[in-house]
Amino acid sequence: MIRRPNEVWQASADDVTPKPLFMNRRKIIASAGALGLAGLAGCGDGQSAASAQTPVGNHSPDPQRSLSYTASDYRVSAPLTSYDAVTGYNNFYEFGLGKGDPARYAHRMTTEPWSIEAEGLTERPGRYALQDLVNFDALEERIYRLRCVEAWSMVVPWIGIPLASIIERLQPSSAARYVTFETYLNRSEMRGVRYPVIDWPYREGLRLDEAMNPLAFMAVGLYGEILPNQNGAPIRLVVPWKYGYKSIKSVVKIGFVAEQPETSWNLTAPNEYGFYSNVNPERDHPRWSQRTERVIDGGVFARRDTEMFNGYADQVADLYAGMDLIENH
Ligand SMILES: Nc1nc2c(c(=O)[nH]1)N[C@H]1C(S)=C(S)[C@@H](COP(=O)(O)O)O[C@H]1N2
Ligand SMILES: [Mo]
Repeated sequence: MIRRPNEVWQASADDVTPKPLFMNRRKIIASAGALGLAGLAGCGDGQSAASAQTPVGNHSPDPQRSLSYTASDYRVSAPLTSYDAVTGYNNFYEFGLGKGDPARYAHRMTTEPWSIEAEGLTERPGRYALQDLVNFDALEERIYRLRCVEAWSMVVPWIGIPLASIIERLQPSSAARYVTFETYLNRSEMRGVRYPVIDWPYREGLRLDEAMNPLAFMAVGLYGEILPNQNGAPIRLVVPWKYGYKSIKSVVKIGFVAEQPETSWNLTAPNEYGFYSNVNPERDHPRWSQRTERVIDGGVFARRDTEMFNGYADQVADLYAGMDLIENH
């Protein structure tokens, strides 16, 4: 049985569910029931494949874009954020700084064919076709909350594979202690990169033991379908106990290094964004509090208390034993 996130089965007392979302949640439970998912009642068997036509939340997957996947026990209890908000309210600065810019402009990005280059301290360096790194017959759905550093959050039904499965394929050598990621960069397709808000390409990194944690995930889809470009097609990282910006989109490079790597937000504003970027209500952003978050789609007044490690303390606190998490933010 898979260890579950601690928040999975208990709704937080702060989660006031507006009526339309409650209706939406009933629909999710109804469709999950139709699939015979034991997961909602207790321990999921992970065997039930979702059918392409089954509505996910408020969205019916487009048959042309639908994926097959199994349900998993990784799911938060809160209602899903609507498909329109998940795919229409985005941060993907390569396409502009406005929340609507990625939905408007990311269709210009070429995502096929796609390859990922493995570099650095790996036994298997080289260029891999997406299909060679991701087993599309072994996809699973995970409902994780994305907590943006801007103090808002959404709940997204991601589809993908554990990051650990990719790292195991690439066999980091014994000297490797960190994994690095880089986003695709194409000046003619990405209108936002003419602005030097970030030293492009967008870069991220994790300590190798963080990356191997079972929660760390590489998504190729959401809401039953392949990822829309604005959400980081065709493959993006999802690290649910860290702020959203660690979840780098449209990954073209994965590397292994011995020393703590540079990351885009840390380079841009070192006093605001550290390497770790763990969700932490105790450590305010220098310009605003991180104690609470606005629930996207939850209505004007919907806020919830931000949880340590975004609710995954049981799964990840050990990674930081003995570390000062205010200093190492
Ligand atoms: N390449 C790239 N990845 C990125 C970003 C970005 O600007 N460029 N924004 C990050 C931020 S700040 C957040 S909150 C999430 C948003 O993911 P979503 O749009 O799928 O919700 O993507 C992250 N990944
Ligand atoms: Mo973010």
